[in-house]
Amino acid sequence: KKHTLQKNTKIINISKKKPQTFIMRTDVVTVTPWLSPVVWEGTFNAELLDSIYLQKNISIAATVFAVGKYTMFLKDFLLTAQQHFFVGFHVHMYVFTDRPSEVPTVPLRANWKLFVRMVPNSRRWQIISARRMEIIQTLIEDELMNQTDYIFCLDVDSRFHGRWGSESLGALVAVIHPGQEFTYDRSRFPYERHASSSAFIASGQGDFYYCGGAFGGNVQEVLQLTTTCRRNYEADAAKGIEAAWQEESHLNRYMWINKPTKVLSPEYLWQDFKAWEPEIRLVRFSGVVKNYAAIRPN
Ligand code: UD2
Repeated sequence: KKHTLQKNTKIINISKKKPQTFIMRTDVVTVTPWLSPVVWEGTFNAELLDSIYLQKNISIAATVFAVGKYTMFLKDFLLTAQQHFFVGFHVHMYVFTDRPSEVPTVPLRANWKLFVRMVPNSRRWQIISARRMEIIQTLIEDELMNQTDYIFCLDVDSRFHGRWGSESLGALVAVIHPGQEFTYDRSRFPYERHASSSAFIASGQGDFYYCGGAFGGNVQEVLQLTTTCRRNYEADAAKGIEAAWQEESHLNRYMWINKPTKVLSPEYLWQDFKAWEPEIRLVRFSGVVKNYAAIRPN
């Protein structure tokens, strides 16, 4: 039977090179055991991916929280995001803060919108960090569902250094933590180890250690993730339990059970105080060095 193209199909023929059949990267894992891609520099064609996703006219929401003194990180975060984060796409950036007057005015690219939303402060940084799940859940339910395609949730004490674009899109997207994966066996990962917590992962279980500072996916999947992590965090709190790394522990448990459909390498959240490992060809987004004692409420 002869296969014919649909009348209006556009053939995307940007790439001058044939896709490689055998070798892309040999020094890193580029696919998980459950067959999700692991994204590293050198494994994708950015121009080709952009041409596919630009045709779909998608929109991307991003959330960033700047509570208390963390507003000091907003300027660099927003300025560098303009240079590197989904350039050419519709981006809606949601800034959650208790100090709206400290949100800097930065010139926005075409197709960018910035929304500033009030959130309460808290006596404990752990609660500020963990409560993000609840607030993102509410944002999706009230505003983003059926309006926005994808969402990424990012730590504010960070800067972009390189492209973060359409290669990162997927239904459920997690980022491998830069601090754990290069050195530790999973028995040493800082998962929540108490069976009484709903974030529990036993020794010998778990896949990667993912970071709480960056995750995303389509709005439906991220709604599931945030709803579950919030529910589990609150169920623990009712029993007087707080997981080892707050919502990051709950996120790790969620991602272990609901495997991410795309995994981003630590290029997508490095830490400025760490030297680059040989496998890191490009740092795209990185946590700045901060003085915890000076900026946290406690
Ligand atoms: C790690 C995670 C973070 C979170 C935390 C555990 C990375 C790189 N970071 O970072 O995402 O999972 O462990 O709870 O994976 N914030 C404020 N004001 C505050 C305190 C926090 O706005 O006073 C917000 C801010 O957006 C910040 C985020 O919460 O980026 C996480 O807090 P953090 O950066 O102090 O946590 P950290 O470095 O331990």
